[in-house]
Amino acid sequence: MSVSKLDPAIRRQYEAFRDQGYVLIDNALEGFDLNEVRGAFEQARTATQPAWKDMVASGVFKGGYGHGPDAHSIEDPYLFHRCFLDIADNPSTRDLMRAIIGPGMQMTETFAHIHHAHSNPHTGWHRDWPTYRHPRYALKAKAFYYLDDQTPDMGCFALVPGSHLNDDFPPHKDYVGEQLEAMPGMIKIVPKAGTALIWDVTLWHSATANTSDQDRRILIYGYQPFWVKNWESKTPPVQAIDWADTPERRQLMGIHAVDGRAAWDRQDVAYLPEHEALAKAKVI
Ligand SMILES: O=C(O)CCC(=O)C(=O)O
Repeated sequence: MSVSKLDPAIRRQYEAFRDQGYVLIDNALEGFDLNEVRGAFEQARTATQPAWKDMVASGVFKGGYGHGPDAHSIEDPYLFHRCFLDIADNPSTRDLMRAIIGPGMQMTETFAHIHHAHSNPHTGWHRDWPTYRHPRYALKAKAFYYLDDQTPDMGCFALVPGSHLNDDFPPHKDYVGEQLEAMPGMIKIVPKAGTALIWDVTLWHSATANTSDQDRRILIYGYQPFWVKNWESKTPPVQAIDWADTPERRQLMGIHAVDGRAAWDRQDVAYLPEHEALAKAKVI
C-alpha cells in the first residue's frame, strides 16, 4: 500500500519511524493482561534459569542479546507460554509494522530478555548490520515491549535518533566503559510499562548499565520480509505451528506465505486447507 493510503495515525507513526528510526507506542499491551504476561515471563525465567546459571559458571556464552553474566535472554519464550505468540500478532502494532516491513511480513526472532539489577551493559554501541536502504520499507525492525516502568538507571536501551540514515557504523571504540553514555546525540528510552518501542536495527544503539535495584524485563520481536530465510533446516516448533491457525499467522511465523511466492513455502509443515488453496492459485 502506498504511504498516502495509510490510515492517518499509522502514517504519522510510519513517518516518525522513517525520519528518526524509532517510534514509541503508549499502552501497546492494552489488549493483554499485563500481570498475566509478567507471570508467563517469570515462568519462562524459572524454566531457563538453571541453564543460564550453568552457562555463567562455565564462562562460555551463546544466545541472543548479550546472553551472559549481565543478561538472561530466553529465546522463543512461546515454548513456555502462548501469550508470547499472541503479542507477536498484537493489533496495537501490527498495521504499523506491516507498513514498515511491507507485504509478506514475518517474525524472525523473539526473546524474553532480563537485564539484571546491578549489572554492566550487556552490549556496546553497534548497529545490527549495514544500511541496505529501501525507499519505502525497512529490512528489519524490532518491537520491544516494556513489562515495567523504566527509570534512567535501569539499564535503559539507548539510541541515536536519525542514525539509521548515517552510512557509517558508530565509533564504538571511543564510547566504551565510563564513556559509553557520552555518545553524541544519544537518548535513553525510559517508557512506562506496556509501551512498545518500534525501531530500525540500523540505528546506532547500545545497552547501558543497570545500576538500579530492579531487573529490566522486556519482550523482543524482530520482523522481516518473508523472503528472508527464517527456520532454514529446522522445522518450526509444534507450539508455533499449532498457534498459526490462519494463513496470516502461518505467514507471520515464516511457514507459508500469503503475500509471496508458493515456492517460498515450507514443505515440512502441512498447509492449512484454506492456505493450500491460496498457494495453488499462485502463478509462481
Ligand atoms: O537490550 C538492549 O538494551 C540492547 C539490545 C540490542 O542491542 C539489540 O536488540 O540489538
